[in-house]
Amino acid sequence: MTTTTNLPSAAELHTVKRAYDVQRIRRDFPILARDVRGKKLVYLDNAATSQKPQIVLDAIARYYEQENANIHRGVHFLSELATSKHDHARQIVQKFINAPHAHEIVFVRGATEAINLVAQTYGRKHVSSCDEVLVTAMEHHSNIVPWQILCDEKNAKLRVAPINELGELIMAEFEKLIGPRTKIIAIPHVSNALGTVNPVAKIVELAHTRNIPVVVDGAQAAPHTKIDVQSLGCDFYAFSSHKMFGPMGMGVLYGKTELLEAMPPYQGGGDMISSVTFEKTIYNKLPFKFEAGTPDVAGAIGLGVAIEYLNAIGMDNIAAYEHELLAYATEKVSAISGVRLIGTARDKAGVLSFVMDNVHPHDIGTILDQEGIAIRTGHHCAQPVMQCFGIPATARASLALYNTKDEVDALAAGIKKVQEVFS
Ligand code: C6P
Repeated sequence: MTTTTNLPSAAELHTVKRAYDVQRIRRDFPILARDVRGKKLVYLDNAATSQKPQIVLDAIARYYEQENANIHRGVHFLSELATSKHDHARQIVQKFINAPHAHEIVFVRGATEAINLVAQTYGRKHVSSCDEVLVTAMEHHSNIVPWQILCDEKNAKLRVAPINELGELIMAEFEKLIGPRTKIIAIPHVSNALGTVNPVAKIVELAHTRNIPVVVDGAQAAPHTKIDVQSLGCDFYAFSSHKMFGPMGMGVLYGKTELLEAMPPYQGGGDMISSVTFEKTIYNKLPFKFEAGTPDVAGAIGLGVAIEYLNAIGMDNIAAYEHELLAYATEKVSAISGVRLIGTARDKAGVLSFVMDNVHPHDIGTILDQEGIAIRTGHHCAQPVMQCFGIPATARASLALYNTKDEVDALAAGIKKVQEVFS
């Protein structure tokens, strides 16, 4: 056995690369072939979590079957193998988001933990009484509650930049809310409830002229668009593996070296130290200072393979394909009378949130489920977004690289069926 990683073979990568062949891609995802409730599965709940290609499932199984050991702790063969695969996964993530250094990639449990980490370390150090943290009205709860906890503790204020009726950030209002007491700006790259793509680079520019760091919640961007943290200029970028075809319980926090270096650790324990006595502990170097305890080694390996899979198809190809699919879905669904789209930003990713006259979103979800169509209904962990639009919930279909126009047609037919049931 060698210490090479179990990535897609050159031949396999070549096959995917040739052209955007959605049927070929679908065959990589075994779950897409199954039936649910006697119907062919139409999986349109990708913003909640994506499905996993066989290559990722195989890498995880192989790790536990052939390679499992704890990392950074053993001189034996398996420990060295697991350590080298874990290190390699970090390098894959580094390249994927174009981070300058691998030590700027901190492995965490997901976007939620990444944002909590920043709030509890950078935030606790830099936010004081009467300071402000600025977020937007389109946040997922993961980019609200960690800042609320911080603001409560520090007697600081959470400011909220408003959105317009399309679900876009109102930039003039956003800028007005940046003041001398603003210590952190936290924004989503892509809204999970609306699909809005935010002008991250522009926001970072505004923030940096005032020396304010920007935390980007990239949970809904990472599976759909090319991410370049250097061209975005952001200080922190958070995302989850499970939404980008990797395993659950795994995620990434990117942070700029100088900020990570100056931050106190998040959790204490093994591996985050370089020496411990009862008098004094010296913390480990980056990124290990922020990775206390035994990490999810299989999770990191699985994420690395998922990224290599995305790279083989090409993020630009994926973005272009999904863009076309979203345009098709938008046309189809908005043409159905009695259906109103929630979130119609000019720059949008593959999320189609909608409400229907006289039908609760949960009923839409239940009837679609009988047709084998999986969507999410509810507030999508973004209750303030629902309040902005004066609704309790939406039905949300969210697209991924393996969805097809046929599936969009099935969604449209399902919505018409909902209308029949409630007419
Ligand atoms: N949104 C959805 O159905 P975690 O749970 O840590 O992997 O991701 C949290 C998170 C953070 N930010 C955004 C923009 C998100 O969309 C999510 C997760 C899922 O929309 C589950 S609530």
